[in-house]
Order: sequence, then structure tokens, then C-alpha cells
Amino acid sequence: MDSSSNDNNENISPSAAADIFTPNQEGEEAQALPASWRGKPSALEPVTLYSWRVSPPAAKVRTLLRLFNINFQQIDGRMPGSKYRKVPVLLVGPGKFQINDSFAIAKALCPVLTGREMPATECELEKAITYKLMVALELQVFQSREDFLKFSAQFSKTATKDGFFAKAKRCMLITMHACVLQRLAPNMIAKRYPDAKGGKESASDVLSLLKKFRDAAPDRKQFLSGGNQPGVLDASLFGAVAVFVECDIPFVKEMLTESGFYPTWYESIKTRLDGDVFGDNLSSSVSK
Ligand SMILES: N[C@@H](CCC(=O)N[C@@H](CS)C(=O)NCC(=O)O)C(=O)O
Repeated sequence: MDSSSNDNNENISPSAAADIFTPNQEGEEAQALPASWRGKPSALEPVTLYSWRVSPPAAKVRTLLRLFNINFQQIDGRMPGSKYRKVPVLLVGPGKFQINDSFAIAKALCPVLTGREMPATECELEKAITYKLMVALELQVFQSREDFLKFSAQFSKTATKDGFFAKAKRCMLITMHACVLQRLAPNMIAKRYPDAKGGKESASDVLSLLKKFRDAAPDRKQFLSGGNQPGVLDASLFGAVAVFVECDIPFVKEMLTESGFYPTWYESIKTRLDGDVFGDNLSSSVSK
């Protein structure tokens, strides 16, 4: 995919944006956002996030936007009319550039949020979090009925305020979906993401890489990207694991504790999100 910059396109209309900005596929990088947005997070607004409450990749993007104080509207569900049928999908800027996939979103937003391109090492770690760690954790959770039930219980809640009947219908659909999912999903996931095979082992490989990266520079002891403020990798790691931690899946907490990301690092990010990991209290959430 062409990653050349869309200079001077910051004020174009959504229909013109569709002509010059082709939404990426999963695993592909997005086209670069206008170079004049670099270091200017407010240039991203208005921002719309299509997400599901307990989707780990959606949690990655939601955490990124919140840690960098970006105002955004959160819509529960897939983006209507989009060829890309997964969440998260992010629309940014007056031109409504559409970016798909949490890796592509983190990479494309990095220069705008931090003023610098994502360095190659961080890019590799971001990929490992997205296509290996997050998927490996899901795969492992599917293998234990107890863990899976805890995880799927969270699906019955939405980030938006549904009425009683909408809640009951959602609950029923999700229970049926969960039964089918636990049988079919592990093979499907393992085929689609070969790097995530082996569940626990793959997840702990990624956590070791992140630990090494953090420990290689003294100022990364607190936050992965260095300095006092959490960076893009902090948001991504937190989002990837938070859903599992909050669903109280024991092996995830154990792994994070072993690699030194729990409880201090985890809790410090959670505090920055006012303890609201799922974004339930965001005023801008909309049900489809
Ligand atoms: N690599 C993608 C994964 C996205 C993904 O698999 N999202 C799931 C929810 S967790 C989804 O939308 N699944 C719907 C489907 O596969 O139809 C990312 O990091 O954004």
C-alpha cells in the first residue's frame, strides 16, 4: 500500500477523501495521514471509533485515544457500509479518513500524537502485540471453559444504555454465539494467525520482548516509550491485556506479574483511565 503523505488534504470533504485515501486491510499499513498533522493531535478531530466493548483490539484503540486526550465518538458495532467487516475501525479528520486494524491505527496515529514516526523496533513490538499476543490470549481463553465463561459474561454488557428487551435479546444471542464460538473459534484463529499458535507460550514470548525493550533504557522502567507519559506501546499493551485482566482470567494476571507489568504498570494506566477500562462512562457512546 502506498504510504505517501496526503499533504494539504486536511480539509477535504468525506467524498473526496474516499477518492484519495483507500482504507487498508487487516495486516496492511494505512496510507500516511497529512504531514501537516504531525504533532497536532487536535487535527484528528472529529474522530469516530467503531468498536465492541470487550474486543481487545478495540480496547487498544480506545485506550490510545483516551491516553492522548482525543475527543471521540464511540459507536458500538461494525461500520455500516464498510467493506472491512471487523472492529475497530477509526474515522479521523474532517475528511473522515478510514483506518482499519488496531496495528495500522497505532502506526498511522503515532506521528500525529507524538510528533515522530513509530521507530522500527516499536513497530515490530506493536505488530507482535496485535497479531501474536492478543490472539494468543484469546486462543488460550477458548481452551478453558471456566475462563471462557468469565470472558463471555462480559459480552452481555454494552458500553451504551440499552433497554430491558434489547439487553435480554443481546444476552440470548451472545450465549448462543458463545457456545458455537468455543467449538469453532480455536481452529479458525490458529489457522488465520499462525504466530499465535501455542497460546500461553506465544503470549509469554511477546511479554519477554516487551520486558527486554522496557529494561533496555532506564527511563522505560515506568513507561515503555520512555519519559513520564505513557506512549503508544503502553496503550497497545494495556488494551491487549485489559479485557482479560478485568474479566479476572488468572493466567493472564500471572503472566503479567512474572514479566513485571502487573500490578504497578497496569494500575497506573488504569488510574489514568479513571478506572473505566471498558469506556462505559464515556459520554460519547452510541448504540447502533
Ligand atoms: N487485527 C485486527 C483484529 C480485529 C478483529 O479480529 N476484530 C474482531 C473482534 S475482537 C472482529 O471484528 N471480528 C468480527 C469478524 O471476524 O467478523 C485488529 O487488531 O484490529
